[in-house]
Amino acid sequence: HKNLSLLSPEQAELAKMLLDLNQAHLFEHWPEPGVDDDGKIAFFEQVSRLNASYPGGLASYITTARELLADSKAGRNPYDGFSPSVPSGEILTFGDENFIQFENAGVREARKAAFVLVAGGLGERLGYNGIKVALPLESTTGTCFLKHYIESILALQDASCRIGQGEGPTEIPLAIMTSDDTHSRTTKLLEENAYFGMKPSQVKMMKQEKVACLDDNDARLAVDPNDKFKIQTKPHGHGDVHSLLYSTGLLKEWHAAGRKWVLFFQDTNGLLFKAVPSALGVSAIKGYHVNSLAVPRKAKEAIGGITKLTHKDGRSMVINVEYNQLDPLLRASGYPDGDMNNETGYSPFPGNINQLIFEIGPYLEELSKTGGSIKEFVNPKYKDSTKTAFKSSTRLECMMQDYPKTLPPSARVGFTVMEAWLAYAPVKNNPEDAAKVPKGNPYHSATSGEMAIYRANSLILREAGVKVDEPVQDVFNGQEVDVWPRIAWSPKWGLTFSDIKSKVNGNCSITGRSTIAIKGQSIFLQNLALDGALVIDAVDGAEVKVGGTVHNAGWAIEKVDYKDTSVPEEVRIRGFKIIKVEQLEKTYNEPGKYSLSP
Ligand code: UGB
Repeated sequence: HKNLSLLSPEQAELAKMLLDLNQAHLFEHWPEPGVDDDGKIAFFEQVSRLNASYPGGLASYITTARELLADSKAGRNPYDGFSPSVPSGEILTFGDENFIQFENAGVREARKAAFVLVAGGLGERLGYNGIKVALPLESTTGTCFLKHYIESILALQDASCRIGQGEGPTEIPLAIMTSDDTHSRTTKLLEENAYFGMKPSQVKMMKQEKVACLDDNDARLAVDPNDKFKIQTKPHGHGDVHSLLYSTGLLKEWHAAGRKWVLFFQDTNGLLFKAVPSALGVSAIKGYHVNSLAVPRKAKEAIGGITKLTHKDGRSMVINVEYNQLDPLLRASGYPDGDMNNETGYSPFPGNINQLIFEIGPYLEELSKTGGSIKEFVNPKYKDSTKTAFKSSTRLECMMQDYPKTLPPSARVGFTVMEAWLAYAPVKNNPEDAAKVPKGNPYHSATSGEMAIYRANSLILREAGVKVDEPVQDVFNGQEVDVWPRIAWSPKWGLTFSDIKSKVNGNCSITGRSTIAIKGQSIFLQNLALDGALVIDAVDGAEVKVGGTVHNAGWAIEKVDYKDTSVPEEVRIRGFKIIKVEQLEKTYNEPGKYSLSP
């Protein structure tokens, strides 16, 4: 009260609110007016930010926190009353007629889409010090995730506009959710690289704020141990993306501009865009309000399982159940062995890869009611079994895939299962943890992420008629992987299967030790026999036919140990580097027709 005179009317209002919310401890150690006044003002600036960035403000945050903490203390199960069963969804097989139809439909719809990349996480599990979107997805071309994502969206935009001339929007926007941990580095990466070819106005940055930490079951806010005028904060989770799309007005803007779809994706999945066109086609053809992309999932694998939950009272929903909750839920509901692989070798619950496609109309309507707030959870680490004190402060968290939890049963919620080799290879785990992953489960490391790109590209070219050698097995950073020929292409060369098929003709073959990097749009492989390394680039308008025998010493893979600090971190974490011994490299800078036939 002594300090009240320092405060503006708004700040005084916030102070009163905090006192009403039983947060008097925050002011307990405040000195007399005249001492540390700047700190006190800074405190209220922070409180004002925390209040404004949470739907319903701090009062709502604290009320929800008390409820969730009481539930947690009582050991109440959030899935109480629900029984799990295997849901049914669309299952796609790469390259078949059905898949091609969905891809074509997806490309047609794409110009009415908007993309949202959630990139606010630092990826503690990966133990990489930079931002994850700056990591190369493969080291043959060194393309980073962000460049690949943007080039994929641009390729989709071009393809979509070519089909549906004159209909609707012609630019696909990209929103990127960052946090204080990633914002400046992500912006810098974009600016230093001319937005990787996208118009700067096409990219919208949205920064998520952290939320207040909680010290006890009464949701008393935690004071930062290093600054008594600061409330300690921690990340709230990727679920913030919904309230940000709403509060920034972006979703409204997209809807008003005639956009129909919003596609959410994560920071390090180099395969994702191979699945985007067909999955968007499924949304369009099936009329899904919510479509989650999924892959077959090994039991107990660290990705959420898509589950149908039916309540005793008749309600039901199709929702992601996080991996740490699925097994106990099954055990409590008549499956004594919990999450187990069935005769297919996989869990019957498909794995959520957090690539979500929402129809904008119903999504915006729902957010107009909720403001984008998502069902939260709390995960306190208790000091002892009395559950009265925490080992360290906790906070509420939320996940973007929990959005359907508040939808009415009439909402059309579906999912699309793709083969994992085609759709999912995230880079999440550090080498040490990856090496400990049970045999047969995916490593989700930088090593496996890169090898997955070569495998997928090899399998796709095989399907298109190229003879590609079998992979060889090798071990990098303690992980046994299949090493396929290093095949890489830019998104504008091969976006959909039909696209790729049309660029491969005659009898082509690629040996196991080979490398090929295709960078231009109109490069056609025709009777090419490759045994070595080949790099071709061509400007738009240059049409190049590549054929004949290419034979050279090629590029070799050299092992690197992750503990070897003389090697850059992004190389060390994958456990190998590429040694460029000899290659045939051609660049076509002028439009025209060319033929390369060594
Ligand atoms: N992210 C943010 O943008 N902000 C945040 O506050 C936190 C994260 P993780 P996680 O696909 O394998 C998710 O940490 O949480 C971004 C699903 O919940 O990589 O372990 C972050 O930058 C799970 O169901 O993932 O697990 C990144 O892009 C499963 O599908 C993204 O959110 C799993 O992903 C994911 O963050 C998976």
